[in-house]
Amino acid sequence: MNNTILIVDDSKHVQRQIEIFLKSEGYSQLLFANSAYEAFNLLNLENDTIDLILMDISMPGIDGVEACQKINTSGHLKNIPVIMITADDTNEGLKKAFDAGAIDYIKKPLNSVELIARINSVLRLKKEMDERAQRETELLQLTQILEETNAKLQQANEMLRHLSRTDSLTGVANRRFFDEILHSEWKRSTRLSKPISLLMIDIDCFKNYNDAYGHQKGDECLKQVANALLNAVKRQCDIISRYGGEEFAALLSDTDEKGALMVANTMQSNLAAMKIPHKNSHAGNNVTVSIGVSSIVPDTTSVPEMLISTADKALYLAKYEGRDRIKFFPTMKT
Ligand code: GH3
Ligand code: MG
Ligand code: MG
Repeated sequence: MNNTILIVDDSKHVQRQIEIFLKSEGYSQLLFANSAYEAFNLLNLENDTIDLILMDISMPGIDGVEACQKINTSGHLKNIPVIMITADDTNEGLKKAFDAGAIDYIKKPLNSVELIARINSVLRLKKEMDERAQRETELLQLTQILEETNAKLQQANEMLRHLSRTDSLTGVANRRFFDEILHSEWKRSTRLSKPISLLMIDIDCFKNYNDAYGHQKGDECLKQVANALLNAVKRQCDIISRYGGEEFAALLSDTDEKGALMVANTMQSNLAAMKIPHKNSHAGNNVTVSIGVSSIVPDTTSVPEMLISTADKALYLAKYEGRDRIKFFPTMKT
């Protein structure tokens, strides 16, 4: 058997006797200590390999009860079971041994059958406890791995959700997400009878810009315009999206004509401050935008498409009148 047993007894005679009993049962890995002190030295060196301690209760110096207490209260040793060997089998003596943390006791004079039976049963118990502790550790590790995987999955999902809503060139919302938000905000505004405004923003003479500076510069310009627009809105629920090509849409909840025109003006002045040169524009020397604005307090008779088409008409008028300007039409209810 490959269990290691430590025998702690100040009597060489008892050590010898136990050795004979155990070896005849196949327990060959035995360690001996003449005192608790010696036992601690061995335990410090070999605590990983010792499966069981047989401890004499009465020894000079540190006695068995005190030694057992120490073992039982020390973190790295407390899982090693201790069987007390005692000549004192009065209730008081046994209580002391069990209070100190002994798992069992054997009376002197030693009886081979009893000794082996008790050792076998304690070792069986120890094995079961070790296996259970091992399973618990494995379960804990598995739980940790699962938690980590779950956190990573959530992160990945979050990232995917963000990507699926974002225009990859400019980083603003994409058209799909805009449509989603338009419908949900429309419902909310209808329920609360609050105004909602839409800005359709189109870069002026952008075809000429691409022709003059190349497509890559054109892409850079789109990013800059997107930033100018983003910097004009402050509220969490305001959404800027790339509506298509060089056209953006801004949806402003709980915002009326006055507020919407203020945002549109800020967008234009943000862009003007960037001074992005555009030598072939009909609207000036720098990149500009035209903005069509519309507002409505929606009710159950109106639909979001009415707001879009009115803002589009306002944008068309802004272009028609010479670009680089803002036009407003209220959305009429039918
Ligand atoms: P207007 O002032 O009337 O709006 O004139 P415009 O030239 O801006 O409008 P038009 O609709 O004639 O042309 C839009 C141009 O926008 C054509 C296309 O090359 C450019 N464009 C659309 N999407 C992108 C893009 O993702 N990157 C670049 N670089 N250019 C784009
Ligand atoms: Mg344009
Ligand atoms: Mg356009």
